[in-house]
Amino acid sequence: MIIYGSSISPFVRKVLVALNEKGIRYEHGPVAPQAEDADFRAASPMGKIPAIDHDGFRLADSSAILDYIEHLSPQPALIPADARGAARARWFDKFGEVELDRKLSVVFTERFLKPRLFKVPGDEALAQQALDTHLPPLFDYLESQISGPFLVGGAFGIGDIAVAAPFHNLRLAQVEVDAARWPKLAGWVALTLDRPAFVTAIAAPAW
Ligand SMILES: N[C@@H](CCC(=O)N[C@@H](CS)C(=O)NCC(=O)O)C(=O)O
Repeated sequence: MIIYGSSISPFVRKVLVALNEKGIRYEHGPVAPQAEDADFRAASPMGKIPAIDHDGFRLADSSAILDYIEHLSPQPALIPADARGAARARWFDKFGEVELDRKLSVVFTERFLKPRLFKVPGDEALAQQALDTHLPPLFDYLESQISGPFLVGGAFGIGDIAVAAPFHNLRLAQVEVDAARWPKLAGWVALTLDRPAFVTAIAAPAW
């Protein structure tokens, strides 16, 4: 299986972590979003990362790819078998993208991508507004949902992958979750990003 996309993307990271957890071998092509690479564009109609090519089966979107991987290699299960567990896991998968990453990526863009990668100044007011106003309600919600090492049921799964993945980008922006204000969230983020599957995905080439 070929995985297209820079490991700096939380969505690419989700796929790499799932493959690492399941012990599936893959080849990684760390392309940037909208790259002209013809093989990548054949797999990703909108030019977004990640995308995969598995023996000619091409697919984009991290959630769709995680579903594919789960069917391909069901063990260890990353999606609970029961209706409520599966539904909550998908809720957190969506929450990770639509709520969390959408706000968190403002901090990542203004404090990391612009100054470090694009060599232009970031908008510090935007980053601070996200940290002061937009992210705290999401962190409050996550703090209320954490009662053990995993977000859903008794096992690590796609909920943990999708919610933890963007937090590494917060670290790249030199921001840590305030452990005095959100102790459970800070502990869960540290524990999850320390899993070997995350450590390997984070170390994968960005370009
Ligand atoms: N729903 C998609 C989102 C993927 C996505 O937005 N990736 C970003 C990079 S982090 C991208 O490729 N953006 C380029 C664009 O929107 O043109 C997924 O889960 O894979």
